[in-house]
Amino acid sequence: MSAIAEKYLRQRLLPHIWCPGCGHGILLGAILRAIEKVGIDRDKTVMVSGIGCSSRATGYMDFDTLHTTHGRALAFATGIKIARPDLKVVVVTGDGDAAAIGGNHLIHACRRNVDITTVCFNNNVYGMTSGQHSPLTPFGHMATTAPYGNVDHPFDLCDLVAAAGATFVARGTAYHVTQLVDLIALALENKGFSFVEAYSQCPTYYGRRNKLGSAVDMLEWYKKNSVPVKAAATKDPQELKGKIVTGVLKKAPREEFTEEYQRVIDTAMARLKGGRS
Ligand SMILES: Cc1ncc(C[n+]2csc(CCOP(=O)(O)OP(=O)(O)O)c2C)c(N)n1
Ligand code: SF4
Repeated sequence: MSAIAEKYLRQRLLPHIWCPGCGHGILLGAILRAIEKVGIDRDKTVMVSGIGCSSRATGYMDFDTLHTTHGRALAFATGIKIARPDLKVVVVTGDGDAAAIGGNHLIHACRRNVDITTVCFNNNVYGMTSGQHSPLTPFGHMATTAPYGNVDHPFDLCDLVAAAGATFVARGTAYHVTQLVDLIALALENKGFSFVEAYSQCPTYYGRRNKLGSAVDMLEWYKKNSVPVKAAATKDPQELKGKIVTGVLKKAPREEFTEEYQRVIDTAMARLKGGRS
């Protein structure tokens, strides 16, 4: 076992529940390496997740953790951050958890620019409940709920959160682990709402149904079909269709929610002390 795993995992809960070849363990490792890189105090960090294979990640992490209800991780995380702005709050979520049932929480957390780092494990399906299509399943792809091909068009989740007001947005994959560690580290350092979309292979329910081969084949696909953001800027949209644009997609700091909220509290308290209601 690696030193990072030994240091940060709850050994008593291992072995984990993920299928052989699942990308979620790679992403969990990337989060832990990013935390180590940034040097965050474990006792001042809270990990929050919703429900799903992805959201199991926080259970294995030896931090203060909160496993919440499906889609609601950001609502709980916002509450924690408002009550204790001194804490680092990290949310682990899935594409279904974040973009479907939790979609409204996501856009408003972005709009408010709450100081939360969110890592969305995007395996393109609902893995835990056996592969229903999610808002990130590509058009035409198979799912248990789309046996003749998905007729919905997926969100570009990074575009969505950037437009909603997230101040740091990045995308990586389980293949590009070193880059992913760096992206999560940058997200952790941003004061405000940071979002990292991380592609994760689900060979069991997405790969098998779409004949994408083994977990290794799926990782190879990420390798061949990813385009760094700088290279993407020189290509036209048609060339980028079906590709994964990776790297930092947005960095635009602005007022952070809990600091503004504290300002309101301070103003109200000063008025009270001054005898005005
Ligand atoms: C309110 C509610 N609705 C539905 C479910 C069932 N459910 C559990 S996990 C899940 C899908 C999770 O998918 P995703 O967020 O993409 O994560 P993955 O399992 O693919 O990692 C669903 C629909 C639930 N637990 N609670
Ligand atoms: S169902 Fe998919 S996402 Fe869930 S553990 Fe298995 S491979 Fe991973």
